Amino acid sequence: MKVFVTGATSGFGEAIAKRYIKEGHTVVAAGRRKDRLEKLSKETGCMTEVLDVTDKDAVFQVLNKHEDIDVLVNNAGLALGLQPAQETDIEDWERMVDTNIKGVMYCTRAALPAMVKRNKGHIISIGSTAGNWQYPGGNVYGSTKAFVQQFARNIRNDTFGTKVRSTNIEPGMADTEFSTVRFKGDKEKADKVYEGTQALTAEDLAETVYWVSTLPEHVNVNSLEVMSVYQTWNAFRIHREV
Ligand code: NDP
Ligand code: 8X3
Repeated sequence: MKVFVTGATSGFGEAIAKRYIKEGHTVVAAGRRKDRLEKLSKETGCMTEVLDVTDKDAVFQVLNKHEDIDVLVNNAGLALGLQPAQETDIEDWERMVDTNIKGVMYCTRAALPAMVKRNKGHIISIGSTAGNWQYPGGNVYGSTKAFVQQFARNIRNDTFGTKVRSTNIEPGMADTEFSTVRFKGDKEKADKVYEGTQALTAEDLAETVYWVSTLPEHVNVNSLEVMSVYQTWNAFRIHREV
């Protein structure tokens, strides 16, 4: 298979790239940090593309070079901040929308025509439990992931009658660079998120993505929520000082 992974310079994306390469598949690793892509390529022999998924023209240009991809993993994404909506930085919200929504839209739109034409292909998007379950400070991040879920499902209707597959993977807490990005480089604050517990690892997620894409070709996993056994839902909060 030929697999195109966005956001392959760290975390899930890097682990996903390595997982496919381990089985001898061809991987195109994409991301903004060129040095990391070069390192990954040296280590694994993968192809690389320096790509910012918010750059619409660049996305179409790059994906047009890879019309033979069998799997597109829409992984690039980020959360910024954990403040209540009324206190957030509007630029953070815009960046999340540009990356998590528009980036996924651009990549999907660019890759789909060739998949439909070849009657073959799988678009796997990385949503989040945050798209299913709201939490304080999740505001726009969770909403972008709810978009990703609906988008992945709607693609299934539009490709109806073809063998093109569409899946939304919804991970819970995972120990990657995600929280360091969310807290804008505050590593101490980021580490606290994973302190004293066992979060999902990037490799756990890579295994899930690999499994979903290697099921028999008539099997479409629509959505799959995956959490560490040490994470569950919480009760409704009730304000009692009324
Ligand atoms: P990381 O921060 O480790 O990785 C994020 C990746 O996204 C990086 O490779 C980064 O690469 C890339 N990226 C960010 N912005 C852009 C952009 N504009 N263009 C291209 N690439 C970009 O976090 P994770 O691996 O955890 O995150 C991967 C995905 O998983 C995200 O969509 C995230 O929302 C989702 N997720 C994460 C969870 C977690 O708890 N960790 C749980 C649920 C979902 P570069 O900076 O080089 O461009
Ligand atoms: C990342 C998981 O719970 O931090 O999508 O939003 S969470």
